[in-house]
Amino acid sequence: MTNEFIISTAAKFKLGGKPVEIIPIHTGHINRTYRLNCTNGSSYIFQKVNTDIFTQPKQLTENILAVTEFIRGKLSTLGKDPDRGTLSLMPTEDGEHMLMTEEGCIRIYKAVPGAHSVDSATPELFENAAAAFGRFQNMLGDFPAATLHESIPQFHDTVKRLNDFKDALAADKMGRAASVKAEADFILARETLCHVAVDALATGELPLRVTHNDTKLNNIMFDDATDEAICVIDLDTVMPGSVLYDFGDAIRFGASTAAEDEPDLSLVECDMNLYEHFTRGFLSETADTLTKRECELLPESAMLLTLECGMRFLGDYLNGDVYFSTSREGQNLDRARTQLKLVADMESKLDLMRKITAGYSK
Ligand code: ADP
Ligand code: GN1
Ligand code: MG
Repeated sequence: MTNEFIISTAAKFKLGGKPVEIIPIHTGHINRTYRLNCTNGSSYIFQKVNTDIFTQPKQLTENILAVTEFIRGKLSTLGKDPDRGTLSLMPTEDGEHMLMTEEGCIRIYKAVPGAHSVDSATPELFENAAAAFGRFQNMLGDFPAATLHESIPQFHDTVKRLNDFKDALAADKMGRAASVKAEADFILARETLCHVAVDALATGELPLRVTHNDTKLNNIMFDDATDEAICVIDLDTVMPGSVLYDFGDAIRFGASTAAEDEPDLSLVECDMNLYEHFTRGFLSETADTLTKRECELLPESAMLLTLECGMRFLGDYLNGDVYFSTSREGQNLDRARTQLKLVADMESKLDLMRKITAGYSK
């Protein structure tokens, strides 16, 4: 996207000013994102939605509007500023909240003022993030789930994800399967784990809730001055799901001692201090509403979501890097390897994770 395109497209939205600075943001793996600093001092987030992945952008926009309006209502009741506590989609001149252009689907959010995202955190910051994800879960506790569109069907259906992985392995489009045999065997040996949440949801042993489903640390904004976690962002995958998805995915990313694409696996493990801080923060907000079974399965959920992400990264590597954005050759393979290393590490620490979790559960 050229700056000219961004400026002319931004002019079709009701913004307070014109962009004077356009800064690309590279933290997400899915959408194309820019920060626009405007003449009137306001900042916006200009995003090209990845419509290969989110194939129904109108429905996606309806979801985000409905969820953010709902959260705004809750924040106002609590006397909190909705513009800092949730996303605000900007309207176009035609009163829509997205615009189809020759470059694809464009939307603009207000930039959350005085806040930033991070890719790794101190234990204290991670605990703040956990509490914010917990509050997010609570605020959506009475959201009418049936009104939500499923933006990516079967997003966390790990049994389906395993089948997709097996298909990618069999197709071997890029001729890469032989070189990742050890990683593939590791995944294929964990079929039982893939069933943990899916089967329990199907029998009703686990309740269906409205969940975020992508609780990566960089999907939360922290106050520049206080480091408080103030706003959960990246609401594209808010759908009915299990609380295990939100807990597990947050641990997967935020409790790792290394970056998601770290090539040196000796640096990668799941830090039990970070695990404990996240668990404490999350359960400080949710322990009263979670069922006993949900709490019991939180440690397994960290393994499950990490395995799921590992097979998604490896599947994408086998498919030719078509889903997750990459900035270098072999990045999806490195990402897959860190996830599998984390799974192995969590397996060896499962008893400790269970003990820690039980200490904060009701
Ligand atoms: P992706 O789906 O590609 O992950 P995100 O919606 O998470 O895209 O946005 C990518 C990054 O852009 C975030 O990690 C955050 O740093 C920044 N960002 C997104 N929305 C906002 C916002 N409303 N205010 C400030 N920063 C934002
Ligand atoms: C993607 O959009 P982003 O970067 O926050 C992905 C998640 C993965 C994550 C791995 C819609 O999240 O499911 O866990 O990458 N989002 C989608 O880092 O597929
Ligand atoms: Mg994101």
